Amino acid sequence: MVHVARNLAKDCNDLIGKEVLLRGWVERTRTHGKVAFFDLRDRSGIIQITAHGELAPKVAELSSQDVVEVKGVARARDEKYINPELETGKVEVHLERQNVISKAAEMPFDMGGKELNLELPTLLDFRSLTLRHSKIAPIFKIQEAIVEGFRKASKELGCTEVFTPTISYSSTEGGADVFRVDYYGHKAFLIQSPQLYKQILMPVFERVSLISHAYRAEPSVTTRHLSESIQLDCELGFMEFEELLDSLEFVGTETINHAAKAHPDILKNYGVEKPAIPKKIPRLKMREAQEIIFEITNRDVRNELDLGPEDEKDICKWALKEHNSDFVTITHFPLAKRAFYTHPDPDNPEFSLSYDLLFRGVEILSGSKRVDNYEKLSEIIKERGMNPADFEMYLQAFKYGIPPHGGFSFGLERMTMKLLNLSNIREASLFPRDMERIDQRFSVKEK
Ligand code: AMO
Repeated sequence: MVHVARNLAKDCNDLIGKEVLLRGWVERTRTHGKVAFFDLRDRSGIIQITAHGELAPKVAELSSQDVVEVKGVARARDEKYINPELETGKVEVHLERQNVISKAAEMPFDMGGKELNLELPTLLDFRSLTLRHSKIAPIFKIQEAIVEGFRKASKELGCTEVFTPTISYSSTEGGADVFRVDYYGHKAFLIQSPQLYKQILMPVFERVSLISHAYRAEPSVTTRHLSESIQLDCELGFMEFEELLDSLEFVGTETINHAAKAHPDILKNYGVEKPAIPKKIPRLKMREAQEIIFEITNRDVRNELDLGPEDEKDICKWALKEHNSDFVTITHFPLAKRAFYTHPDPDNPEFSLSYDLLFRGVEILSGSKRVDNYEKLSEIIKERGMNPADFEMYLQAFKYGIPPHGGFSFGLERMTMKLLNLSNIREASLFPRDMERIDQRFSVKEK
């Protein structure tokens, strides 16, 4: 391994009495008479730097987000100055020498507080800055752990992880919310989901998992929709409906549990409980869920063809109260409301062998058993006003022997949002895209 002289903030816990060399960002500075302090942030955390005597005025020259190199000695803090909130709260570094590597311009707002109290548009307008804040960056540590948990759980199911394209010849989910692309003068689409490819791979690997960007030209602004999102998908061959339900609940709960266990400190900082996961996740048909909603709220949604956001919240409250569960699986949505590849319920073909997984009031997953008969699938594509010729490669897979199969897809940002109880999905995306913005807000840029 290459020897690096640099020490990380959290290493200082084990380097008491030793000389250390740190590099990082100035978070906040403060002066108390002849002693000055600043907090230095690096990828491992934050550490207090203390400057005495003639070095103290040097600290006043530093400003928030300057990149600095610090030489000093790690010392145990006096008992009364221990900060239990910091991993390095029992140590500090007594400054010997500091050097500014990159000077930061004046901050547009206070970056030094524990919270970043900004309106969402400002939080996003200054994304390159706000992402650095120690309350914001950990959101994406949770996101990373969700992906880790998903990979681990889907591997346990025997999935091969695959990587599929995001430019497609056909629109994957139907509907109008598709972005068109000019592809060397040919028409093409950005995928609304990796659906078609994961199904095509059934005869190859039998079980696949994949992580893909997905694009939806969402025509409205909501707190749970992005124009570009990340989907975590599984597709599983030789599985019937009940097995699919078991699988999605296994992957869903393992994934969330893994992330919560990996970062209890982040959950604590966000003031959220660890997820309630009973042995058996409650399962309801959509019509049963609507019946319960009517019973508990007197809101009559029993004839609706789908669950709305309010319904999802209400049924999750019920699941928590009655089953001590943050999860609830809803099945058998009306066939007409689901994508063309969804298998009808043989007992009641108006409905379908489909499911959503709700977590803390929001749908985080949806999926279904699939139609797996070539002729039938071609028929459905026609019936839905699409052209089978646009699905040539997809249909080809069905022509040459495909197992019965089904699958599901999680929205990564929605899982992140709900695990940390964020109020808007945009906070759970590093660089969110929506109707109003690609990095910059159109309204500001186009003035
Ligand atoms: P669906 O369209 O329900 O199903 O998407 C699956 C999951 O992805 C997330 N999601 C979104 N997140 C943020 N912004 C959006 N615009 C957005 N759209 C979807 C949600 C949702 O539950 N191919 C099927 C899945 C399958 O059948 O396997 C599909 O895409 O969490």
